[in-house]
Amino acid sequence: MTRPRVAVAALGGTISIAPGGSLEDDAVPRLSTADLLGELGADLPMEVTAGTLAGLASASMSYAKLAQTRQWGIEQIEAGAVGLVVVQGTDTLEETAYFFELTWPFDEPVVVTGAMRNPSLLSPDGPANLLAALTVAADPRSRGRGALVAFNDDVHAARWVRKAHSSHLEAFSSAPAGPLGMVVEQAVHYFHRPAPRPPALPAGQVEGLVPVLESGLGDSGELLSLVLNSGARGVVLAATGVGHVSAGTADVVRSAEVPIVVATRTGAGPTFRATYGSHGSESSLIRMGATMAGWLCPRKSRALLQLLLAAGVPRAEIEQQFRLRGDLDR
Ligand code: DAS
Repeated sequence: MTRPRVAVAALGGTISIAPGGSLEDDAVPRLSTADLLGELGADLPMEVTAGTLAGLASASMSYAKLAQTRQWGIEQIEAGAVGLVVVQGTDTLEETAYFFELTWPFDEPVVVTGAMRNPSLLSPDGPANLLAALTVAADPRSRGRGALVAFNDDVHAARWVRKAHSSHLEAFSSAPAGPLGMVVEQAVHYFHRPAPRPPALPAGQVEGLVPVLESGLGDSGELLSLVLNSGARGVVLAATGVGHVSAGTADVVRSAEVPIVVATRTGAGPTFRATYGSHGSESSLIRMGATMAGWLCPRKSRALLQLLLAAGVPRAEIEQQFRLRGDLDR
């Protein structure tokens, strides 16, 4: 019987620190994809094509590197691979997963993984996470589910997943939606059937400043003003509660000429549209032309806004895209 072929792109991170090395030391050799796969033994139920595309600490990941990885993955799928696994550092893993969720044009899954414990620590989790990611990528039940994260035996949807703990092995959470499934005895179990997905966006060249600014106590709007005056192409406000900012920040939003997206800084739950009416509340920001992020967190909102701006999407369509991808089916 022919084994399904999975492509694996390694980009660096804790999972690929060579034993005895550290990510802070750029001279330390990284483990290649072949090294990582070697730890899994010879009897894998899938064939693997390996590419070592970078050796980065994931805080230094760039859209250019992601675009290159996507292109490599597209070529692998077109040559017959049934899925793509991306191995990288956990710190920006959720952004990578969401980049693929937004731009991946195939039903074949992209599965992102990494590790919390490097290979020189006791019980490193990299090999188990990589095997789980391969299992998920090779399984036909993963088709049509977009970009996934396989970590600590859970399978998460890119839209929901975030790094929610800086050091635990169970560092990733999809609260409040919960994971899509689990890897059990080297098979993936999904809790629900795949849902229809919005069309893929172009993976255009991301340029210019699109910062996330967090609102909070004592926020006068001065920082937003500085950012807008320095030529930002758009701004995501990590707003308080259901999408509220100070009166001072609201004054600046009113005169902004670039898209302002309002997400909640709380870590779970949606922004509102029509409950509060004070200056700086969600309904007042909507009247000023701001776009509400719905259920998308500030980080995912930033990635979506960056890709929409890179695609040259006009402002009215930015609003529609956030409704399409940030709201839930009701
Ligand atoms: N936190 C490390 C990791 O999990 C570093 C990084 O993200 O590259 O891989």
